[in-house]
Amino acid sequence: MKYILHSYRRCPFCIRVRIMMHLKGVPYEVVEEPLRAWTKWLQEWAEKNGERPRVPLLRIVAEDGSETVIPESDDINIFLDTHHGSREYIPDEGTGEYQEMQTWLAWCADELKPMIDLYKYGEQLQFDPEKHIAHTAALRQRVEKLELQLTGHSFLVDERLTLADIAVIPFIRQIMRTREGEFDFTDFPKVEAWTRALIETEWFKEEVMKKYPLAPEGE
Ligand SMILES: N[C@@H](CCC(=O)N[C@@H](CS)C(=O)NCC(=O)O)C(=O)O
Repeated sequence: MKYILHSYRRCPFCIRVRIMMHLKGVPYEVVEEPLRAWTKWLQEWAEKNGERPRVPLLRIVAEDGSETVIPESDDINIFLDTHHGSREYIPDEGTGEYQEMQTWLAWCADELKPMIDLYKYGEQLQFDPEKHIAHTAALRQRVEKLELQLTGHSFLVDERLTLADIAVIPFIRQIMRTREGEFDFTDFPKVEAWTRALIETEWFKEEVMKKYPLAPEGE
C-alpha cells in the first residue's frame, strides 16, 4: 500500500495532515498542487465526484492498483491515527474528551478560519483598512478563547496533544505569518508558546514544511 498526498505547502489544512503523517511515522509521496490550476488527476477526480478540486486529498493505493480517496483534512487525520498503530491523538468515542475535540474542530472550521480569512483578505477579498480594525478585534476574541483554554491546560483537550491541537495550530501559524506578523500576540502568551512548541521543532521545519517541486498543472 502506498499513500499519495495532494497538498499545497502553505495550506493550513494540508499542514494538519503532514503533521499527522510525521507523528504516525507514515511514509507518503507528495503531489505539490499548483493551487487553482490543479493537476489533471485532481481535476478529473473532482469532475467525476461532482466536487471542487481542493487540497488536501489522500490517495491510498493498494497493491493491485485500486485507490481509495479521502478528501477532508480531519477525515484523513482520523484515518491515519486509526489505521497506524494504536490510536494516539483521538480520545475514545463516547467520552467527554472526544466531544470536546469535535467541538474544537467545528469551532476551527466555523469560527476561526472564516475570521482569519476576513482578517487576511477582507470582505469579498477587498482589503479595507477601516474594516480591518474590526476584523482584527474579532479575530483577537477568537484567539482569546484559545488563551483562556490554554491557561491552566497544556493542550486543548485531555492534557495531551490531540487532533484538536493539530487542527488549530496551523491556523495560528497562518495568523503569525500574515503581513509579517502584524497580529500582536503579547496578550496571548499561552497560544504563542503552544504554537511555537510545535512549529519550531526541527521535524516541523524540515519534514512538514519541506519544499517539493510544483507538479505540472493540467498533467
Ligand atoms: N474542509 C477542507 C478544506 C480544504 C481547503 O479549503 N483547502 C484550500 C487550500 S488551503 C483549497 O483547496 N482551496 C481551493 C478552493 O477551495 O477552491 C479540509 O479540511 O480539507
